[in-house]
Amino acid sequence: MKHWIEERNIETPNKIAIKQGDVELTYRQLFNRAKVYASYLNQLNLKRVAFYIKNDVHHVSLIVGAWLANVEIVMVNTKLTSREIEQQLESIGVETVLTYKPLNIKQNHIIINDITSINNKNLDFHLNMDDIATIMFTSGTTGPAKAVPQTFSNHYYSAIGCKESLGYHSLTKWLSVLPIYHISGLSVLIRSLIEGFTVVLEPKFDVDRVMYLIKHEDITHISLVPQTLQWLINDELTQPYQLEKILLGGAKLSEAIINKSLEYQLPIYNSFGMTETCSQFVTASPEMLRIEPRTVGKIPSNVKLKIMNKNAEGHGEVSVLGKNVMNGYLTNGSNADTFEDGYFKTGDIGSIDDNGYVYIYDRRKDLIISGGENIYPYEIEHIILNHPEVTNCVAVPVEDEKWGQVPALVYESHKNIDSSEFKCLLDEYLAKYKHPKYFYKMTEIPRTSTGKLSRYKVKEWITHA
Ligand code: S0N
Ligand code: MG
Ligand code: MG
Ligand code: MG
Repeated sequence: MKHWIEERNIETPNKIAIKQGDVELTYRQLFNRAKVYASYLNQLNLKRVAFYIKNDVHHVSLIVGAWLANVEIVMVNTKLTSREIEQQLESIGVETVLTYKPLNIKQNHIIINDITSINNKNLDFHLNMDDIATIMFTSGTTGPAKAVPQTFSNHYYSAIGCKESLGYHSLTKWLSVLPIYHISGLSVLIRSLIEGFTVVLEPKFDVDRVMYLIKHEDITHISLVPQTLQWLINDELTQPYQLEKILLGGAKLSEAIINKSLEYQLPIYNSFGMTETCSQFVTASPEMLRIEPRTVGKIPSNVKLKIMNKNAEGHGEVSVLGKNVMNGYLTNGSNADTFEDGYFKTGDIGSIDDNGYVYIYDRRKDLIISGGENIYPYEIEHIILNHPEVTNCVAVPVEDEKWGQVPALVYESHKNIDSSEFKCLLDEYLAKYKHPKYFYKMTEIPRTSTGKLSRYKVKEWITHA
């Protein structure tokens, strides 16, 4: 099979593929640049390479080049600490990182700008849909981060499903401001390669800059997490301009944001999806949200949904079967409870009503979502437990005006510990956005009837603290 970029080079060579600031690349130019990177990567002779990159046209060319060269890309979240990056790469045996800046990590790293020695021999490209295109990490509930393999086929069927449930077309102009190392950002590029629309790429979320692009670049589609939509609405997004679809995902959408958006006629589409499903697979239109504000949409034809282990009210674990779903984590020992009857168990609790509307009540077990970034309590707790004076601790979400949720930490100790001591530990091992914003000492953390630390009681206590 031909690669998507090869098809684009035949079908829409002169169409703008990506625009970033004043830089524009047609599909033909993107193909040509990607071929140069492909030759380089081919020389390295590696099956799997990590990319430490940002939303940048050169880095997109590099991604496409890696695919042409049959190299699996491991996406690194650039907000992580060196220790977290090392641990992730070690867990799947990655030894080489292509990066835009020097990193303080064990693995070899090659600075992207230094890539010069290119043997421009003509490569023979071939796309095998079952090959792994990308690997992204997702935090583990009770252990280290898990590696999610995403095949070309997974990405393709996700894009096709998105076309059906959300809708986009060849004249779409999609603003991609979410990080391309997350599936929320990368999926926009993949949809564009398959459909041939233009991506406007923006390296950083800046309210004024995003407003400028919406107004002056005739943006039709934009992917956002709820918090970033909130920031835009707080600023001056009070009418739709040329926007046809605002795709929202990654965290719970509050009724306040829904109501404001509907009042301003903003075309919001709430959705449900994750790294393991290569982005959203259920999407709720503004019409649906007017009727059922809490829905994430109806089951589309390309996936099957099942609610596992339902309680009396019909709530249970949302599980999904479809060609967009990954085949299983790459990290050792991570798949024990991942699939049931072929269905991927998302960990999120939800239900489906008689009209086919899907509802999500609780995001994955104990998950804290800050500004669209996932944080599991375990990630914080196992680091804090290294402090010699802490006997137990629990991290829980607390509501936050700016980020939606932030982590708070309750620790059990006989001593008052200055939060700067925790900060030292955290700075080394944990990305800044995962750091607890509040620390509370308790002489005894409340337990459940079976003697386990009770997150529920801790949350209650904090609400009243
Ligand atoms: C919200 C964002 C943009 C904030 O980042 P920003 O402003 O660039 O931060 P910095 O300037 O780097 O840092 C400034 C200070 O802020 C702290 N900080 C940064 N981010 C966070 C955060 N998330 N929470 C708390 N604090 C944060 C920094 O530490 C720094 O602190 P100081 O000043 O003290 O040093 C950024 O966080 C962002 O991009 N968030 C979104 C990430 C995302 O894309 N999440 C979605 C992941 N989910 C999925 O991919 C699956 C669902 C999905 O596919 C999807 C999701 C959304 C939309 C569409 C889809 C789809 O299905 O297609
Ligand atoms: Mg191949
Ligand atoms: Mg900022
Ligand atoms: Mg402003």
